[in-house]
Amino acid sequence: MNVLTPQISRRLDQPITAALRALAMDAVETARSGHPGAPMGLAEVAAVLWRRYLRHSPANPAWPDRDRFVLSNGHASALLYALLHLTGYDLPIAELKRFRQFRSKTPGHPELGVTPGVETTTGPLGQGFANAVGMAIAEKTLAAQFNRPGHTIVDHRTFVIVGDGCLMEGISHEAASLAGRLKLGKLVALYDDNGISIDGPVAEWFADDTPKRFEAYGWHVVAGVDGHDPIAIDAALAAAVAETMRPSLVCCKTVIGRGAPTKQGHHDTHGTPLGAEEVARVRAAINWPYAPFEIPDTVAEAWDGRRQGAAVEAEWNYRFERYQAAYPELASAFVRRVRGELPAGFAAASDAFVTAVAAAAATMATRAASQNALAAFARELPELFGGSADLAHSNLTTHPLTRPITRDPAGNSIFYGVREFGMTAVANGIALHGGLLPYVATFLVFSDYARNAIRMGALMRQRVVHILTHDSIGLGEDGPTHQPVEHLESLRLIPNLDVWRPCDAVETASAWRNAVERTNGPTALALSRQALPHQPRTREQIDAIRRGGYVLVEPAMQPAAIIIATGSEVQLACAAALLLAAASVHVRVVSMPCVEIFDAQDAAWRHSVLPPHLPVVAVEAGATRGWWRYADRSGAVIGLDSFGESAPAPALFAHFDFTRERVVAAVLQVLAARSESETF
Ligand SMILES: Cc1ncc(C[n+]2csc(CCOP(=O)(O)OP(=O)(O)O)c2C)c(N)n1
Ligand SMILES: [Mg+2]
Repeated sequence: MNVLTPQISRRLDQPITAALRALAMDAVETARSGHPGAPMGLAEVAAVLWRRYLRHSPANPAWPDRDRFVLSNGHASALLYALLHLTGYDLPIAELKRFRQFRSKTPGHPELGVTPGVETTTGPLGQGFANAVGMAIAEKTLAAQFNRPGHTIVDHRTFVIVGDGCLMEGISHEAASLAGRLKLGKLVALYDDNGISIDGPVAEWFADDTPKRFEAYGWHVVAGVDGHDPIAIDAALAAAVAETMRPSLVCCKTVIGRGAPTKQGHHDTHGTPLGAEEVARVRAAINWPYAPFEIPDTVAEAWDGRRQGAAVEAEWNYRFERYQAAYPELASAFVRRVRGELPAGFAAASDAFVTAVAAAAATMATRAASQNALAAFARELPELFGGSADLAHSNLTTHPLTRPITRDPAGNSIFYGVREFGMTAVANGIALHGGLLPYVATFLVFSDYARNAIRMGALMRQRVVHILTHDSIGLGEDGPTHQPVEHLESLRLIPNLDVWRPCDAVETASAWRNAVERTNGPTALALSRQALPHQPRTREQIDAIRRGGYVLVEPAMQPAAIIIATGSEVQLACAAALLLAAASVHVRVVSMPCVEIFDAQDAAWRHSVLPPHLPVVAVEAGATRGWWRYADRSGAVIGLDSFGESAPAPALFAHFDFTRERVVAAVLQVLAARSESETF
């Protein structure tokens, strides 16, 4: 506990909390934009948590054993910036003065990688909470994997503040239910129960009995805490951290905008600056006579957590040195995994695997090829950690080394249950924590359920592998509810997400390798339910898969046109090329398993694969829109822009005319149109 902590006082004008209120209020006022209500209402809760419970090292935000803190109600960012500044992170007061301004370190909502000490990007309500659950899962699993008797090197808590909005969101149910089942005893959530959200008092639309709700999930609940009484908050937090078998929820009754004499308790304080008059009234009410952004030395000293942080970190370093001496291999694995590095032998092992898959030349579903890749990589990567949203036997996410953490705490897999959004945000939290490489799985069509978490992972540049099987009408009988149509294109719209749709086992193995080696973002693997034929390739072609798009079949003569295809439609393209060759029409087949990676290649590669003068016909059993970029006005796109139907896959491919004859006709039509326009 913080030895510098003065006696806890119940007074509103306690300078420790007044400093938080004033900084948050003044930052919002200066920006003329932002959310003063939640930061002011949470001042006591945050002060007690950060000064008495949070074990962190402001000088080293990357210290692996720090407690994690997540502000799930990200609109209260001014509170987090005030906390980071006051406790001694590298966030000078000048940055608080630039709150919400272009390229400041104090963006509108907390953003990972922008502000030292921000553990996750929050703003989409509820997801920070699920991230925190992921962090706590990572901590618990890593503790079981690495700690040894007398040597505890993973031992920290995860604290998360949630608001009414977070708890109204469905994802809070998914994440809380999972956290309760997993008995995440080191997870502590604090609920900012202020009875207000943007539209007004929540009683009219949110009247859950939240304590009972969380008790039903198996949480330890401390209910009815006066969130403006530091002594009550302290007692509640003491009870929360003493509970180690269940996650804890501390329900703090607060007043939004507390300290603003005429505005507190009103929903106007949620997202509107208080205005000069009210700000002056607050200064009087909280006994804060200082200029905006001025912090008196005594208050600054009382808040400064650097010395204590350095001490807890040094103590951990000492423990880690002893661990290193006793378990040198485990210690170096820990360091490697926390850094997110792959083992030295991984490149060679994955090369050998891809080569072996090519030699096997097997016809199989790409979901099955993915399972093989997972099994092979899991042998090399103990950090691989994942599971499916109750579709493990369809997504094929288990492998011989699979050990669920519910049966072995040091395991490497998890039953996520039917919780796609929660699962994906949890996986982001696991990736953010570090030390594990998460993968998640569901049907491609249900990526919509997970979508905003996929997006947040891409925004945060987190390495998460999304296994999305049953990737087209090729799934067959389950019908249009289960047949993705727009999903590939829609996922491709998310910046910094690599979307792979491999055409056979070799491309699948390569895609997995890319996903694992990628350090700056997530990867989606769209995989077939149905078997796909092996495509023969030279060594150069195998290597070229990693460029996202490459020439799979080159005709004997100069090509007159190009067919681009992905996944299950590559076989169609190859069959069409054969038919055309028989008619002396020479076409090149380009396999484009990952559009994003192909687009990122240099112009020389892109032009060598797709020479600009050749017309293009693109084939994919999904929305056509994106392919026009390659097909251009002179080409054609064969796809699917309507919903599917319920029938066996072969009947559907025939009905929607995914046939080699149609591809042949499209090529001939494109060539005819071109020669006509050349005659003019
Ligand atoms: C997923 C999502 N939906 C909507 C919003 C917009 N929004 C931001 S804050 C908020 C109300 C949140 O209420 P509460 O958590 O009680 O915050 P308070 O007003 O108490 O600060 C809404 C709807 C959002 N940020 N994220
Ligand atoms: Mg609220």
